[in-house]
Amino acid sequence: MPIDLYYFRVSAPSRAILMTVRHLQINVNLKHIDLTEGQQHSEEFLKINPTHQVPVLIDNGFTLWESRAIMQYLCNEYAPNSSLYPTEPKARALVDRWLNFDSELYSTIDKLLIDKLAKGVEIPEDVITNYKNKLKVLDKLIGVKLYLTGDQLTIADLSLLATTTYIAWSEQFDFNDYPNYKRWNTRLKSELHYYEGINGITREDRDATMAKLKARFQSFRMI
Ligand SMILES: N[C@@H](CCC(=O)N[C@@H](CS)C(=O)NCC(=O)O)C(=O)O
Repeated sequence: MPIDLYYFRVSAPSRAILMTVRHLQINVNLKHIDLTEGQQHSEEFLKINPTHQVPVLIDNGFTLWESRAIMQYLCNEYAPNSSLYPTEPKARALVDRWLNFDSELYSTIDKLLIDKLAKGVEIPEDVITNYKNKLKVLDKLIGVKLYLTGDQLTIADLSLLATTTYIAWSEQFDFNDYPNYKRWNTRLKSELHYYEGINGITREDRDATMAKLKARFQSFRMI
């Protein structure tokens, strides 16, 4: 029975899963959910994920949402010996810590991006300063390491890599201020042969998506 992956091409957490399945060479049946059309609110989709979010994975009747949990599951179920998610408890704990760190970073940047690009809200200076401070910490944490937890690529790198696309799209931050982060990001983009195919969303695509989302938000406000 095939594994179904519900995703939206522009969504960062969806792309984190796409990179994981590509890396582990797991076959999935892709089901595109167009968030700009509000397809995540259909009765059928809400039965799958009441939080109306992508990505969602359905593996032989087992339904799982939350991208980081999906990445962990895919490694546990289909690639238990992969260095993407090490089994040694301390090594695994460090990956889990990064995944949690990334989750927090993601939720702030997601809101910032939607507010700015899809709702047309001016981002308050203190919110930007706060995020800049988070990026400074991130930069320090990466330090001179090749990958987030050391010398092996893990799902934490893939998750953060997807998050970084939103950080870039927000156009609020100069990556030169975060040299370790910039080096890590630049290296991974060229090292992972599937990076561009999955994450290479053109500016036109992105702007068109944001414009459609903006129209949706505006029509809701008029109700
Ligand atoms: N914590 C979730 C976040 C997922 C998320 O933010 N999904 C967004 C797209 S990037 C979504 O589906 N939004 C539609 C909605 O909330 O209605 C994860 O990592 O899977």
